[in-house]
Amino acid sequence: MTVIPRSHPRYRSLVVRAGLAEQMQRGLVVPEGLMAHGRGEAFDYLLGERTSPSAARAERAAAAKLLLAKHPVLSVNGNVAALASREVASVARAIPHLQVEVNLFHRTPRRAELVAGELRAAGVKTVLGVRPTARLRGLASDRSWVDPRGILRADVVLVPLEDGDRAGALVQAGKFVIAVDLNPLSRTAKVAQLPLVDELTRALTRVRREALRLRKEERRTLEKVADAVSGPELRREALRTIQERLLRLSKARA
Ligand code: PTJ
Repeated sequence: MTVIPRSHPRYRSLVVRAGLAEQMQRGLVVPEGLMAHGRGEAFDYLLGERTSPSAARAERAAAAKLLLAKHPVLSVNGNVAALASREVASVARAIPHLQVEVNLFHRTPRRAELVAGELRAAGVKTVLGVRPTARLRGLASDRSWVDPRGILRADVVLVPLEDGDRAGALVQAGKFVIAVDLNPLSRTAKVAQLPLVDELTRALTRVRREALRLRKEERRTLEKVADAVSGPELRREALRTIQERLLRLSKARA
């Protein structure tokens, strides 16, 4: 394996890439997942590789929404398992009624087992969706396979790195969709009621922190926090963050 010098200015990014490439060889991540990651990285560059104030508000609202939900589910694909299994386990500990479900676009029984294994190793106690028996309506891909105990009956679904079709099918099925997607122009970010335009590990870490802060609050307070943001406004603010940053950089001397 290539040795990545700690002194490299992009050390963290290179380590993450190497990890994904290794997980692709194991079969946890699909080749398309590497392309999806590259697209995410490009948007993260534009956003300044940090959580914007509007994303922070969205993440607080997401924590409130998940605490308020009757049957909240966090959906996990290959990229999410490879990048953030530990963060998924931490969110599930902070919100004890949150269920974790495997959901794959490129589904094979082996990949479903690999994702579940990664999540269990990170500390997720119960993993749904390994052998799903129900299907979401209006979706032709294998992403329609869901667990009747999980996504099928969920009222709120947190879907990181999702494709727009499934996010749309979930909304059509009456669910409240919280997406994590660095691309504010993606169809997923557009159809989700609550788009978190932030990098996955940063977003999940904040959702967990906010859930721990909010979990003793009354229902009315949680409802206020959850209702304080709107999807279209969050996407506009993400675009403004990019616009202002590019404008600033275009005026800088070096
Ligand atoms: O494991 P599978 O079979 O379910 O397949 C998973 C992939 C990721 C291949 C599949 O969901 C896919 O093709 O996704 P898309 O349609 O490329 O969408 C992924 C979105 O996530 C893109 O808009 C990226 O900008 C965004 N993204 C990628 N990496 C990150 C991210 N957003 C937040 N954090 C990231 N680390």
